[in-house]
Amino acid sequence: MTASLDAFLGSQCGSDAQGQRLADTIRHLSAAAVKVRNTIIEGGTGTDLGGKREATNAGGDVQKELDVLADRVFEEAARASGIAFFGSEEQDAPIPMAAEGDLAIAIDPLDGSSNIDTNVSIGTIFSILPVEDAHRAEPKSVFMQPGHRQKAAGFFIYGPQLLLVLTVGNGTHVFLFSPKFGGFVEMTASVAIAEKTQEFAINASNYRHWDRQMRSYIDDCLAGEEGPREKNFNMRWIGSLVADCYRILTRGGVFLYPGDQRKGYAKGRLRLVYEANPVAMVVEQAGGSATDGVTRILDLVPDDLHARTGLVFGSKREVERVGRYMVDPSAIAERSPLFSKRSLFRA
Ligand code: AFP
Repeated sequence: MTASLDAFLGSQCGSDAQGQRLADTIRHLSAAAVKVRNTIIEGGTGTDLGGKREATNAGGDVQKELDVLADRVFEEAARASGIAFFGSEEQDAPIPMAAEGDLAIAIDPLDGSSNIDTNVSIGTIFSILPVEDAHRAEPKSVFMQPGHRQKAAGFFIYGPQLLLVLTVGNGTHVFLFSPKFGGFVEMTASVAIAEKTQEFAINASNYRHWDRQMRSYIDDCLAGEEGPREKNFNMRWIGSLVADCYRILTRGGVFLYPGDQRKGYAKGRLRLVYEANPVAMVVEQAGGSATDGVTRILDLVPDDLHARTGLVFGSKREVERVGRYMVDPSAIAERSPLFSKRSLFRA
């Protein structure tokens, strides 16, 4: 008997009142994702889904029709769930909802929207945080909690399949939307990311903007078995965080979006609260790691709902190695001339 999302939520979210509200919230988010999926596969509501509006969001990103439609659908789902505060990439400030609510949602309603016109997988990324009385006086503060306080996190992928990748703090699970079944069914009971990898994901066109340490790390991957890594690497870059993350969950790898020297990219492109934090919880619960290059993502304290951060995540051993490069590449033994393949010390 295939386990359904509903049965999973009933057994994994706890029987207390907040646990039941958490389960109900995820049910509402899942129903909203099916609405977005139906809009995408039916070619939208007569509008050009990828069409640019004249508006931009809080981060200055151009809003696409589907960005705004998805935001509305998920805002309605949050309101129906009794959520206290809704923080969205598409809206400048958090929206207060149920005055007595004890959960908040931070969300990127439609991530990867530059791919809408190219039929590449896109997604919705969400983070569910606890709300305490101290937060009610200052709504912004609820989204300045470090990511290790998340009660649940995950993302929907609108691709060949509609998938939900979810953690409620007890492993990472994958659910498939099955029109035949009429809901989400569990596809992977507990994801485990390979500790080591030979595959990296980075937008290599930004090479000249990276700092020396990041260039050294990528140079050594590109040097392959002739270089300090002594193995060949493959590269993938989809440009859609949910798609790159799901590939890494399924076959290992390391994703890197560092801060760089471009204007506005000192802290990278990705958002801490509604992109890096939920991805980090999903990845850690699958046995992987997620940092800003050096520091654990889930320990970072956001200074704003729309704060950006560098992001490195995936196979645990590789993320640790990136951290050593960020501190001091020359301290890495294999890179020292004394230990290079051509040295006297290596057969
Ligand atoms: P869009 O939502 O603007 O398409 O950005 C997608 C994204 O936030 C994330 O999904 C990708 O990993 C990353 O940006 C790609 O960034 P580059 O376009 O700079 O490679």
